[in-house]
Amino acid sequence: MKIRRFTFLGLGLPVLLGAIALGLGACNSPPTDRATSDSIPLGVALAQSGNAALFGQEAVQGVQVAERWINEQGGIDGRSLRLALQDTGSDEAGAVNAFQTLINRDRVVGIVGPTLSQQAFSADPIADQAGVPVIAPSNTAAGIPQIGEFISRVSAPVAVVAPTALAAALKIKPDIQRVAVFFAQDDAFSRSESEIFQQSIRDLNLDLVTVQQTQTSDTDFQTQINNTLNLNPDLIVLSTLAADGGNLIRQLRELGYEGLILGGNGLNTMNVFPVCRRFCDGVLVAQAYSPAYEGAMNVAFRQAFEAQFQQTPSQFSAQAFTAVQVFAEALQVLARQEDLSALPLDELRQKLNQQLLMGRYETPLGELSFSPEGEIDQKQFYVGQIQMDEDGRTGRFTLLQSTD
Ligand code: 1QQ
Repeated sequence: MKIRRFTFLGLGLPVLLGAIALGLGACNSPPTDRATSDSIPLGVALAQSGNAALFGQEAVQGVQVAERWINEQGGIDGRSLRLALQDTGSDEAGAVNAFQTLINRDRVVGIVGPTLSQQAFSADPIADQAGVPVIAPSNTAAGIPQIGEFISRVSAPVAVVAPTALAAALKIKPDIQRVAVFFAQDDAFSRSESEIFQQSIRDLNLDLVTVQQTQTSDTDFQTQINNTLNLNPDLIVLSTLAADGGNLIRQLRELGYEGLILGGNGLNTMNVFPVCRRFCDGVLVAQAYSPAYEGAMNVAFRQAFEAQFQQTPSQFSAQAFTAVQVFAEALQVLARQEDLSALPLDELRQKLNQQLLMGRYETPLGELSFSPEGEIDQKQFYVGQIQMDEDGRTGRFTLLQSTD
């Protein structure tokens, strides 16, 4: 597992390498029970390797833009916000390790992460027990904020987002009657999202003709697809992660399915395009973010993101930016009340958790706040449709519907 620290303070490579060689992580101050006086360390635990890196890489871009943006605005009462990044990999053990390192070695004030709900159910209890606030940037399964009082999220739960997409599919094709569902049974998010989809299908009096189970590591879906196509569905709904979902879509089309496909949050990344290529064209995806949202904070975020990465931000980038923004704004409020460097770290973590839950934030996702439990209250949701370019590798989500 690699440790990367990206400050924008212009550290030279030799310093960086020297610090890594000493096992300290770059420019890490020696452990103290106070936040260091010139910067405040915020942990970021995201998947940079393994199958969830397709999401995690977009999220890291979001936190990088946030760190720069916040420090350009003056940081936290004159001190800079310094992100400590740990690669969680894509499994539970990696997330647990990353959390432990950030909590005990880097002595962060809070953590943005992990990438998958599947990881969160293992890693979050560790932060909760240590009294370290966690904001999940992309955990959408039911039950995440309920893990503990220190756990909240800026990623709207599947229960809120998924039904919107089903309604959009029916609007496009009102005669849909026979619906098939696929889900990755070894992933907490995929199971949770599929339950919601299946309930919504029944609530709409549609026929749920089959429920097929897959694994996130699967690359061949021929058996499940053949079973499904024999039943003549007019809509197929997928709850998977990105690589498995992308391959599944490609094989559905290769095996002759021509009807509508609706994907869940696992297909919300542009990194899925090179996997499913032109076969992704037309797939519907429910989204908790739209780059087209005209709120001032989103306009600023979009500009900063495009300047830094020459591409349009997608949902995982916007959510990760938002998680850092919430931490930073809560810290700014606390810093106006007292000298944060004089607070013992455990007290600062506790106060930060209380403060962030109380706030109201103007973010790229729109205005948001939290329930006392840490569940996000978000107003706007969207349905995007994948539109692939001629090259069959790049594409975009075009906005089909918004709740604005
Ligand atoms: C979760 C998700 C994934 C699809 C995105 C990272 O929503 O694991 O909760």
